[in-house]
Amino acid sequence: MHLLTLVFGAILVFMIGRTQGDDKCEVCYLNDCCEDPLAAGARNIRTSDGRIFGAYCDEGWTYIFRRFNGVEDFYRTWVEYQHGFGSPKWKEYFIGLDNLASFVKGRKCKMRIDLEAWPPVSPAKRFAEYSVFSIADKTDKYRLKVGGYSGTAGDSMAAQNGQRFSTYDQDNDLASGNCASTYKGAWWYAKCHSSNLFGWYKGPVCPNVAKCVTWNDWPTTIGSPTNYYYSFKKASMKIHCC
Ligand SMILES: [Ca+2]
Repeated sequence: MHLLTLVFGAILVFMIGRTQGDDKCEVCYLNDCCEDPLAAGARNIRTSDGRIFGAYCDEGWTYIFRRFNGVEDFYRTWVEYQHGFGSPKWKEYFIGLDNLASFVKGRKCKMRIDLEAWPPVSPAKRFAEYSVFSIADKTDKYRLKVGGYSGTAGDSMAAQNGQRFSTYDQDNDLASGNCASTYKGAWWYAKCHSSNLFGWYKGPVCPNVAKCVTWNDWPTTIGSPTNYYYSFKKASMKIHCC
């Protein structure tokens, strides 16, 4: 009986400790999700230059965006992309370009894109990982630096390396037209793209060439007639800077 009381007491103390720990982290900030690699879900981030925002964390990775059901509209303005949108807690979201630029500033980060195709594509899940990833701040229109590909999904970011970010209301691409409005997205467009992960969420058939959640370098042909006519079921981008 005495032993039971002791055991029960120990469990209670452990649970209270956990609850207090969880409460504490409702109001505390991480500099990076990798500070708490066991945490999964939305966390408060505060960067070294004082920006505060929410981000989705999983296994130490900080998510830049998540798309998995098409509920969130990604065809948005420059200002919306600067600030971010959606909800890191429950929903699809984008972290915000100003937050991202602050987060990666002066740090060495790797970046990983995870893609999931619709059934019956098998394997449905593939990834692209980059040992080099950074973006500039707004003065250089969030110019992308990406390289050092490894993975299984093919490299559809190479064509976007070195490009500035564009939205339908701010054209910073290399094409004579506006890639963001032509391809119904927002991205580091060149002239225009091999990937368009902020394009239309349709699936799996993209009704118009390259306007959907596109990743053209998927190693098998899953779109008809080409992968520019395929739209992925799930896509995410995450970074690890520790
Ligand atoms: Ca243009």
